Amino acid sequence: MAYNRNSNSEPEFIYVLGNKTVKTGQTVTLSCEANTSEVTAKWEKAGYRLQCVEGKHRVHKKGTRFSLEIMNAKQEDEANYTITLQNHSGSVSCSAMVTVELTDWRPLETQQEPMIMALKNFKICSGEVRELRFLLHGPIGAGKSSIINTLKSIFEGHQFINCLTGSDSTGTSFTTKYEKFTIGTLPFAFYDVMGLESNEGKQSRGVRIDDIINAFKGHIPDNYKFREDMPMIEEHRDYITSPTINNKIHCLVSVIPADRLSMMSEDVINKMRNIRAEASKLGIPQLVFMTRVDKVCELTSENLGKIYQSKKIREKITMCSNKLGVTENCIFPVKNYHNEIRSNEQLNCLALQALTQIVYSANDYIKRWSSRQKQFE
Ligand SMILES: Nc1nc2c(ncn2[C@@H]2O[C@H](COP(=O)(O)OP(=O)(O)OP(=O)(O)O)[C@@H](O)[C@H]2O)c(=O)[nH]1
Ligand SMILES: [Mg+2]
Repeated sequence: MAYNRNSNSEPEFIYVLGNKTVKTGQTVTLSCEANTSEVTAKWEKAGYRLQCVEGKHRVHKKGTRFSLEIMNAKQEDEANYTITLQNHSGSVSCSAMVTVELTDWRPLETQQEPMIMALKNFKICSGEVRELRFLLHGPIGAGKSSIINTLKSIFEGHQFINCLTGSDSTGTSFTTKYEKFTIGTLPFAFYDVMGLESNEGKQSRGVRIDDIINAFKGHIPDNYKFREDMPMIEEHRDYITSPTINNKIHCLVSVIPADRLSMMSEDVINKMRNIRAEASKLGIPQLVFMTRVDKVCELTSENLGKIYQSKKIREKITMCSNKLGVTENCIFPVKNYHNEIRSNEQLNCLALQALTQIVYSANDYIKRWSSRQKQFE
């Protein structure tokens, strides 16, 4: 809202226009009241005289009240609207913002219990496979460890804030081991690999691509400490020479921080693309978790239930899809627990939707593996 006066005897407002939010397709009315009806009113949209369109705009003046009705709200109606009242002595104007909410561009689950039950009752399609194994990869500080914390909070019933995560400000990666994390008694294993870093500078930093490929293929044992200067080699005493399906990775989860997407270096993006290409060669399904969504969108930060109405989140998903070369429907926005002290059902629902997707994708991979095994029997 802005309110400004030009001379001493000009008209005055009794109340001014207020900012409005409207859902797509609905009608919104902006109204104000002046101290006199002896004025002419001029409406502007984004600084230009409003071109009234039949069936879209309706301008009213009733005594001292002035209003503008905008019908069947569309994206292009989102703007700052200004009314200027003028009489022989001068003029006065005020403005307000009309925000048009998108209708949900993806269905949002609002109840966690059915998803929790489905995951608790989930059975892997092959008896030979003990657990579905997921590898989380992404830039340092992307929120890989936080995702595990968030899922643990949901299934283990208490908050795991900061028990695995690094600090927001550190420049180097915090996680260095090929450590397995489980969630309650679910048959899922998560491997949170040390963040990918840029090759700029003297030596390669962060987890090596050849080690990630070794992990995909099942050559890396639990608790192996990654070395930045050297990959795992066959001669290493802990190298798993004949891996079974239970040593391999069944789904790759790329973790991308929404707020740092545009600042990610070409080098890290190329590394991620290369890793994805290697996973594709091995037939490993791949999905993306887009974290830190609260950092890029106020609407989402205030009400996570509106995430699928957010234009900013949608833009970030499109950007992420272009940068990584993944289709948009494989990208799941999530918010992790980081400073919350209470459980939040909406936050849990987003994480559960994302978890459900990776579980089904990994299970499909096992199904394909299992049918290939049968062919050779
Ligand atoms: N606001 C917000 N902060 C988050 C979110 N997810 C993670 N963070 C914060 O981001 C920082 C980095 O998160 P981590 O989970 O340690 O990231 P990481 O990918 O495991 O990092 P490395 O192990 O160092 O590669 C921590 O301070 C988290 O609290 C989120 O969804 N929203
Ligand atoms: Mg970590």
